[in-house]
Formats: sequence, C-alpha cells, structure tokens
Amino acid sequence: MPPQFEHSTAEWQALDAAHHLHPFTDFQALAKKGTRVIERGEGVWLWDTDGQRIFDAMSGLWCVNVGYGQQALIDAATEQLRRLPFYNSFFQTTTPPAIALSHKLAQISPPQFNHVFYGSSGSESNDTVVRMVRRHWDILGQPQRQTIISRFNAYHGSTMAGASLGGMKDMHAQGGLPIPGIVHIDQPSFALHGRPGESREAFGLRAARWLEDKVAEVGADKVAAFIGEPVQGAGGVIIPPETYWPEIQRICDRHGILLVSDEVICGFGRTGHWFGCERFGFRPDLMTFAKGVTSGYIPLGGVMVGDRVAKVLIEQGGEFSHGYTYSGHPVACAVALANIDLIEREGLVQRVHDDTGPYLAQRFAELLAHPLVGEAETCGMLGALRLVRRKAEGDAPAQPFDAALGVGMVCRGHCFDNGLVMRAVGDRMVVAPPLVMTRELIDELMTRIVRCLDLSWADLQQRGWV
Ligand code: PXG
Repeated sequence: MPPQFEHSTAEWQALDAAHHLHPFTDFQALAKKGTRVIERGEGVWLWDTDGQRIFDAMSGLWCVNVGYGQQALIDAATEQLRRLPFYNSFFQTTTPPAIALSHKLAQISPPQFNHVFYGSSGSESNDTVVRMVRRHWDILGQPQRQTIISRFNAYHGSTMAGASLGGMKDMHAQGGLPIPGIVHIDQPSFALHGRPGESREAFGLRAARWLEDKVAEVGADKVAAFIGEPVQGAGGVIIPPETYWPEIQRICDRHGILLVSDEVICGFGRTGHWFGCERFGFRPDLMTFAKGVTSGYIPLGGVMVGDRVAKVLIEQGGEFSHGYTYSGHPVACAVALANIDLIEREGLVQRVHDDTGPYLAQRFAELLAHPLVGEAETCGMLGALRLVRRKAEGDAPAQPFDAALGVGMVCRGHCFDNGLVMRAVGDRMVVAPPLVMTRELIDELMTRIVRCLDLSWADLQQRGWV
C-alpha cells in the first residue's frame, strides 16, 4: 500500500472528522461516532481498516453490478489512462472510446434509442433531461410545454434540477426547491396507498391515473414530460404493480407527453433485463443512466435520446447550449465498454432473469415467516423487506412501527455490526446485490439477513417496541 494510505483506523477517523464533509450526513454526529473506512473489495466482499469482512448487499451504492476486483475493467482504465487520459468532445472532436460506447449503447438499448448525451452522474443526466425536453418543445414551437411531472419519494439526484425532480420532502425543505415547473404525483406504493380489498392490478391503474389528473390540472399543452424510475430505488424499492407502467405509457401517448425512464438504478441488468423499462413493458422517449454503466468503477452517466427527440434536436435544433467538461470522458467510456462486455460474456442479465432473480425471490418469500417481516418483495437483484410491529392476521392489517422510532436504523445497526451492508429506508430494509451473485452467495446473504433480523427482534423486544 502506498505510504500515504498507511494509517490506523483511529487516525483515519480523526483525519476524516477534521476535513471531510460526507453527503447526506449530520456532520457533527458522524464526527463524534467515527466513520467506517473501507479499504478493499473482491467480488461481493468488502474489508474495512479493522480487517472485518463485510457482505456488500448494496453493490456499493446500487452500482457495482459486476462486483469488485474485475481485472478487465482495471485493464481498460489503465490502458486508456496511458494512451489518452482525457480529451473533450466539445469543439468538433471526440475520442475512440466515446464513439465505441455510443455505438454499443445504441445496440443494447431498446430500438428507439440511437443517440446518447454524456455526463458523469445520474444527477447531471437528469439535469440534461430537464434542459433537453424543454428545448425539444421550444424547437417545436410549443414553448409553453415546460412542466415536468415526477413522483413523491422519487430520487433523481442532488443537483438543483435532480433534487427538484426527486420527490424527497426533506430535500425540498433545504435550498428553495423544487425549482419552478416541476410538480409531483403520489408514488405507486400499494403499502402506502392501496385500499382494503383492492387488488394490486386495480391499484396500479388507479395510481397511474393520478398522472391523468395532474395533466388535467396543469393543462396537457403545458406538460413537457413525465419522469419515473421503473422501480423506485432510494425511496425503498417500491415495485409497481404490472398494470402501472403500461397505463402511464397510454396517458403520455394520449397527451403527447415525453416519457422519461430514470434507469440509474434499474439499468444494466439489475431487473433481469438490460433496462427496467423492458421489464415493465414501456417505451420511453429518453432514458437516464449512470451507476451500473461502469459498475461504479469510475463516474459516468448519460441520457439515451430516443429517435423522436433526437430527430428534432438534430434536424431543427441548431446548437444545444449544454454539456460538461467530462461529457464522454475517454477513460470512463473505456471502462463502460469493458463492463458491458463482461456483463455480456458472463451472461449476467440472463442469469438474473432465469436463475438468481427467481431464486432471490423464493428465498425472500421465506422471510415472511419471520415475526418482524410484513412484506418481502424482489425484482431481479432488488429486494425489500418491510418491518412490522405485528403481522397481518385474517382481516386485520399489519401494524406498522411508529415512523419516529426509526426501526430500520435499529436493524441496520445490527447489520453493520455483523458484516452485512443493507440499506434502511424508513421501515423498509433493502438490498441490491451485485449481479455476479450465485445461489450459494444468495444462501450466504439469507443466513446473514436472518441473523440480523433475529438480533433486531430480540433488541426490539427489549425496548418494548414489539
Ligand atoms: N436517479 C436515480 C434513480 C438514483 O438512484 C440518481 C438519479 C442520481 O445519481 P448520482 O450519480 O448523481 O448520485 C440516483 C442516485 C441511497 C442513494 O442512499 C441512492 C442514490 C444516490 C445516493 C444514495 O439510496 N441514487
């Protein structure tokens, strides 16, 4: 290890507390507690500076789709760094990796996608969407079509536009958000909004029609686009009923509204399809991506631009005044190509679709036997458990925990102490393991989850919460 990385955990924590402001963090509280310093990864495993081995059931932050330590990605980065570490794509130039990746993305995306606009993150890509869809309508002589409809509890990033598109109320409470022209409808969460006796399918249609209501309220001629994650990720892995997306598609088609799929989490195999829109049977005009495109080995994001929009921008648009220094970064594009090549060679999308996805679903369903688990759902390599105070019995619905207690954080604490990374979202415990998971690793994950649920149950009994 290079000498500048040789410190004890306590030294690292002191330096971190002194100089590093972490995202989405209470700085003072973290400085008191001390961070966990992760120093190495291999496959689905991480090691911290105390030498503890940790099962990373979150793929880093929903991104390390091919797992850690893949030599092909390391070699692609090294080779490109040596040959040409940077050149831009602004002034009538580009680089071979940016061209080759654009070609590859057009091949693996649904057929309407033949063009890509790059950024370095999901947030930047969603900012691009806001500017691009408004520009699209301007060019077509409909400048009043400015409003973008999104959903509460969505996560689309943390820039001004990304956080505005997102529907996180805590984020809107800081910094004067949302920016004008972005409005929200409720999310298709059956747990939150389903009615007693209503089927999931009927709920899916009802939830989609909230879009129709919002379009009527805003005025169809003022709506530029609707954006959604196929499965809401950071919002707690909210898997919509099968009826939801096809109905959303019909409503967008009826009113000529552009449909945007945020594929930052769902893209690149996570749902057992290359893109989440393919899993849920809809046909977006634009798709944003990031995370899994490089498996997080290096930052890259972008927007797949469907022919409907690309044709307008290219043939009638003139200069589109937008872009980033690192749009089409050659090293990032080279790593993305190696990543996609690896996903293809190893058949990871098919593996999730045919084998590990159904197996994870089966093993998750078994967790319903646990006294703490009121719901267990999966979609490909995404999974969510809802922790409940008392399970549903006969006609009596499940009793949730008081949200103020923060039951998820209690469970997350036990995961943290027992070598398992799971994410807590309110009373939902979520996983998004790497796509290289095998049945054996799913069994190992389940053993760890059950142990942490048992510890949480005992802890909650002691606290008198159950
Ligand atoms: N869209 C979606 C659907 C995301 O999940 C973004 C956009 C923004 O991407 P960038 O690359 O700008 O972060 C995301 C990011 C969490 C968590 O705690 C989730 C994300 C980011 C950070 C934390 O679940 N998703």
